[in-house]
Amino acid sequence: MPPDIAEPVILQGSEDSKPRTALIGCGGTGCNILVEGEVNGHDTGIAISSEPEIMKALQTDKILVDVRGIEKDATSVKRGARVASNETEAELAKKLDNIDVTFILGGLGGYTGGWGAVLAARAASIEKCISICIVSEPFSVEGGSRKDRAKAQFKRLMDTVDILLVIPNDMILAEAPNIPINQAFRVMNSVLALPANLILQNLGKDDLRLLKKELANSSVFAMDIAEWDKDNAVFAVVEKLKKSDWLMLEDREPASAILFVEGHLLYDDLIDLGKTFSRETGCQKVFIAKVGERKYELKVTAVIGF
Ligand SMILES: Nc1nc2c(ncn2[C@@H]2O[C@H](COP(=O)(O)OP(=O)(O)OP(=O)(O)O)[C@@H](O)[C@H]2O)c(=O)[nH]1
Ligand SMILES: [Mg+2]
Repeated sequence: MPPDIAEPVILQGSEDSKPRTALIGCGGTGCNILVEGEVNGHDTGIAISSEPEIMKALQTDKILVDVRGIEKDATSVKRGARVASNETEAELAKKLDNIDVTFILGGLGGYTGGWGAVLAARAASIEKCISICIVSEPFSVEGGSRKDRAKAQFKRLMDTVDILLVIPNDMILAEAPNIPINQAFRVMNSVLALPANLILQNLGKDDLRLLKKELANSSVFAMDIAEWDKDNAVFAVVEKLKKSDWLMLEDREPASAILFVEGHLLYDDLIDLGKTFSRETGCQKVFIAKVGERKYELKVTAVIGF
């Protein structure tokens, strides 16, 4: 029997209802993203770091923390506690007053990045902001203890944030195996910034409220991009997403999908794209945001929930 095909939802955009947004950059990765100005369109920027040197280069709000202290704070919070359990959480929560959506960016596996993200997520939940956390997973070659710490941080984030998007650093090495490490970090910074920029520039408050509600069953998200510049672009792009090593849709059925679409597609074509994706992957909740006209015939950035 063919799978049920879900009716896709076209997101409305931010014309009437722009949310108030904060970007919290955590640790080396998160602060570098802030320094490089990779993300645009947020109202407030906040940096969490243990390195005074990095903080000097930043024009945003800053919270200087102690490396060991932040781990202790992040791991000693009781699940579900509704008030701030430590100074950093309280300070962050104060800065998130009046914010609708908080983006939390960093690299898992270290201290200030991963644990800072956990405290930022807690502060967002105390303030009842929608939280969107975009983090990298360490390179496989970085080894065991980083991987274990990344896992522990991931678990805490999964319990706390609304949308947790994890992007493996290995993705960059798979695309460009000989890239020097500093360049790989830079590329990763813009990969991590991409979904934040797409959401900031293309979704409104109502869209985000809808996504928070509808995506509540997805515990983790993955991302990949597919492009096609010849005929049958809709089908070709869906096929590419289906075969993506980073989405692994051949081994697991996605619960939800946000497809950010750049291309010359009219309303009916967008619906066709959503239905094709649903039919081919079994995904029962598909949201579509049109983010630009035709640079390529069709380019889709897919954020997929499991
Ligand atoms: N994209 C990106 N990744 C980085 C950068 N620096 C380190 N990483 C990666 O992110 C992980 C966490 O490192 P940081 O972002 O520096 O986080 P941190 O909490 O400050 O960690 P430590 O420096 O180890 O204390 C590392 O294991 C690397 O895989 C960076 O500037 N950009
Ligand atoms: Mg670092």
